[in-house]
Parts: sequence; C-alpha cells; structure tokens
Amino acid sequence: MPTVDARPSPFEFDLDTTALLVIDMQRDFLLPGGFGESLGNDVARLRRTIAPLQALLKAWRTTSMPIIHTREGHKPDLSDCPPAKLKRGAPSKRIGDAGAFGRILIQGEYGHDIIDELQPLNGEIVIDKPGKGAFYATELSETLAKLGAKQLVVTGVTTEVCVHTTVREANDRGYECLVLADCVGSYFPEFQQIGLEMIAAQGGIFGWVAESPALLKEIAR
Ligand code: C5J
Repeated sequence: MPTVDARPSPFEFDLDTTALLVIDMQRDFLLPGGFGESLGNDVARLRRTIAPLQALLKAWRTTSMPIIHTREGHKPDLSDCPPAKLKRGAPSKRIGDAGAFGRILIQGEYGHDIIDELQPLNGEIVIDKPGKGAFYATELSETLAKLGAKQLVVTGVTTEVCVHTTVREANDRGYECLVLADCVGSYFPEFQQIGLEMIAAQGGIFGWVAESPALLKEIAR
C-alpha cells in the first residue's frame, strides 16, 4: 500500500479509494485586486499554494484517482445565503456586492470561478457550496459514495476556514484525510501553523498532515 511520510504517523492510501479535494481556489480569494485583498489580506499567502498544486494536479491526472474541485458562492438572488452570513463584514465588502471581478462570491461571475492555473479539466467534478464546509448543502457525500472513496487528500484555501471545516466534516463521516501543508493556504501565518497542528494533534484527531513532495513520490512509484 502506498505510504506517505506524514504527521502524526505514516498515511497509507489505496489508489482505488482515494480522492483529491481542491477547495475554493477561486479568483475572489486569490487574485490581486480581488475580494480577499479588499478585506486587507495579503493574497501572496494563498498564492504560494498555486505552484505545488499545479505539480500535484499534473501527477494526480496521470492516475485514475478522482479530482473534486469546490467553489464557495451563492445564487445571484442570494436565496441560499443565510442573512447572518450576508451581514458579516463592512457594507462595501458584502457577498453579492460589485467587486473588481464581478459580484462577490456569486455563481457565474468571473471572480467566483477557479483561477486559470488550476482550472478543472473535462470530467473532473466541480461542487458549488454555499457554506464553509464542502459537505453542507452539497452533493459531496453522494459523489464520494458513488466513487467508493474512503480517503481524501485535502488542499486549497483557506486553511482555518473552508479546509478545516471540510476536514472536520469529512472526519466525522469516517473519511481519512491527508492535508498537504504546502497546498493549503491562509491569509494569517499563525492560523496556517496552528490550523495544521490542530489536524495532526492528539494522534491525528482530524487527520494527517504532509508536504506534497512526499505524496508525489508515492504517486510516481
Ligand atoms: C473563506 C474559504 N475564508 N474558502 N472561505 O471565507 O476559506
């Protein structure tokens, strides 16, 4: 069985039952001049994940293991956005407002879509999610069941928000999650570090953490 050097212990995975999750690598979060930057964030902290993710996708696409991309966002009429989420933040920076790349986090807008470097290929699954977790109000559970997935390699942004929420949801549903430290990003360095530590703490309370080269080595075998 392929085994990745990971914390807190080696992570064994089966090529027939493992899926890759790429969470919310969207222009609104990652592009300079976009929504994320308008909130005062340094998008370079997220953009450091792009090159390792490109390498990971290139290698993963040589296997038969599935790839699932997610996008956080809402319908144009905001009917799927809870008022409490909508009210959050300064009025000029709310979901649905006009941003540099269209209405912020609204499906169909340029900013809502995945960055050019990591665009899904034909046949890859794209799941639109209204929440932080990828399981909430989506078809992810059914999709994973159909694929026969038991283990998830989790990547994307942001580490402490959508990645963490998804890993916790997945862990409670019985999936074993390997989070790739260089392929997940946070606007806040301290959250990046602690977020990863929290996953692997207490014997892997939410999952495992590794660097992508350790996984690439196993994929290349
Ligand atoms: C946030 C996300 N941070 N994808 N979304 O609001 O983590």
